Amino acid sequence: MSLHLYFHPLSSFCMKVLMALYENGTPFEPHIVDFGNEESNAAFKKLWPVRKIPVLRDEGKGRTVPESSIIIEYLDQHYPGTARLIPADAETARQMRFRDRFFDLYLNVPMQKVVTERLRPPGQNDAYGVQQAKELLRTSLDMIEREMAAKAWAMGGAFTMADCAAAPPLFYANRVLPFASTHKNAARYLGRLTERRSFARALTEAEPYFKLFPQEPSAEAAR
Ligand SMILES: N[C@@H](CCC(=O)N[C@@H](CS)C(=O)NCC(=O)O)C(=O)O
Repeated sequence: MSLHLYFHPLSSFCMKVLMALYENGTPFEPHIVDFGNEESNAAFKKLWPVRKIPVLRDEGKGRTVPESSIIIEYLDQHYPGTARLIPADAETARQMRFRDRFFDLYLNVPMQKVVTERLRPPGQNDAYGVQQAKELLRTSLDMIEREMAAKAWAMGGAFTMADCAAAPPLFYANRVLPFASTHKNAARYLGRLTERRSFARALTEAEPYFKLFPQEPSAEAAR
């Protein structure tokens, strides 16, 4: 097996790449990175000192590929399948990359901020940072609500990398700031994403780990 994916089933950025792999049925060997385990942590740090998952290792080509969007671009370039997640037309690809950046930076990152805050040791909390993250999440959800008023997928009719970027953070954002009654277009988009086979599979595989998802402390609910 040439392709090895270092990931965790609960991780939103990893789900994004899993979706791309499942969309094309690309074979790969999964390696779960357990940040709570010293050995797993140390081994992964040797592969990618920045210590962020996912990372793709292509043994056949001797390449280590970090960063979710770059991994999907790499798969599209070197292991293309029938689902072309990067549009062939350069201008359409640019627009799609913008949406991918938007979902990563302004939906996924603030969602993670709210969730990972729950793992911080007592006395090390960042209430102001969480408040800012929640404000950004609300702004992004408002924008997605307008954007998805008349579209099936982020780029319209074609399912792309941008939809892989949107699905996991929308799923988790709905847990952090439930939006079914306030953002109906965004909620319908999440519904379509959840029914997409690639995301449904990633969610099913994450299910045994959902008990590890940090729960909302009562003080956070008040903010
Ligand atoms: N820009 C990176 C972000 C990756 C990322 O934030 N991964 C999280 C898990 S979803 C992680 O590795 N967190 C570990 C840590 O920060 O200690 C990408 O697109 O792959």
